[in-house]
Amino acid sequence: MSRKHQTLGEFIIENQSSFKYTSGELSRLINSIRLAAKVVNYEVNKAGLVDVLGAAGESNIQGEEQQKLDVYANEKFIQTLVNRNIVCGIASEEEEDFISINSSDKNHQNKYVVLIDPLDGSSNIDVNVSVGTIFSIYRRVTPLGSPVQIEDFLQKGIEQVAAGYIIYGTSTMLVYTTGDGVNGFTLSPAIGTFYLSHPQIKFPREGIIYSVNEGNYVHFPQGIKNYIKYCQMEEGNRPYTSRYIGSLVSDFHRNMIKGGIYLYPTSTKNPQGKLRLLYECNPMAFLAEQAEGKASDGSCRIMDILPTQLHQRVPFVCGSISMVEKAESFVRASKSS
Ligand code: AHM
Ligand code: MG
Repeated sequence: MSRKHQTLGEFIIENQSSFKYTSGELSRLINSIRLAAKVVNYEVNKAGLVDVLGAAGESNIQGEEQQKLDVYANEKFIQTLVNRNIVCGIASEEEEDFISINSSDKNHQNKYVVLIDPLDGSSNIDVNVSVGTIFSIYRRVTPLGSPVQIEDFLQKGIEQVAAGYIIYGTSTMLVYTTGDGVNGFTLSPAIGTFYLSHPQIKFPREGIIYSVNEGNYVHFPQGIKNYIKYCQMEEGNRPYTSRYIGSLVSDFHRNMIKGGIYLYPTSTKNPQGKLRLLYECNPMAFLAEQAEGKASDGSCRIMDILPTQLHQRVPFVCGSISMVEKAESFVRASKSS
């Protein structure tokens, strides 16, 4: 079938048989994420408008109390997944603990857990800059029909069965992988449907963009400092261009399309790094590898790290394979000197 004008719904059905486990449950789960994405997109898009219309009181145009959008996004994703009875557990950046969904019911056969960052980069909302939602999906490791346990969530990234993000940008896109490449779908706002717009996205091997919060430069480890100086040095295709939105989804998305590297290293301010392993770095690492890019903590593959905590932080270096390998070589060199 021609993929032109294919909708996300059609794509999910067509590709269902290529999933490792073909009960249709994963397809229904991705469909639920698609629905929640549309609801959150609607709210994010009118963020400025609600401020204007709601300025006199505390309620929005529907008469509901105004909420912070990251709290709203969290509620919408959780509500959709719970209402559709599609997962047995959810962990979210906005929730201290994981949520168990009817999983102690012996008849409860849902086998997937979802980890989400409902609205990443949310400090950008007030200034009309792109934000995103990140999700990561695993099969539970504990028996069906028993309550989900922390070990269902603390799995290595290599165990992910699907991962993706929604970017609420100049257009809204849903980009995801089930381990068979990365596909991007753009929302037609008039019709309310996602269409396949970016089939089989690949990171260029090389790029000329580096993305890092250079305000933290003096606090970075020496290897990272040396790599940043290398990016700025005049030689060959360098100096590279610096582009940093401060919204992981947006920085990643741009770099995946144009070629580039994103770095959030450790620093004296953030000794473990800032980004969260389970619902920020692992899903992005899965996407990066599926798009022929690379993701590491500066030395080790992100998806090989065995998590010990739900909200664990890690340093993150991700992007075009040659650039990530170059950055790793600077980290190695500074450790051995
Ligand atoms: P958040 O989950 O609190 O929004 O933080 C994650 C965000 C990433 O999207 C972004 O890349 C990074 O934090 C920016 O951090 P900084 O402002 O320190 O550069
Ligand atoms: Mg976040």
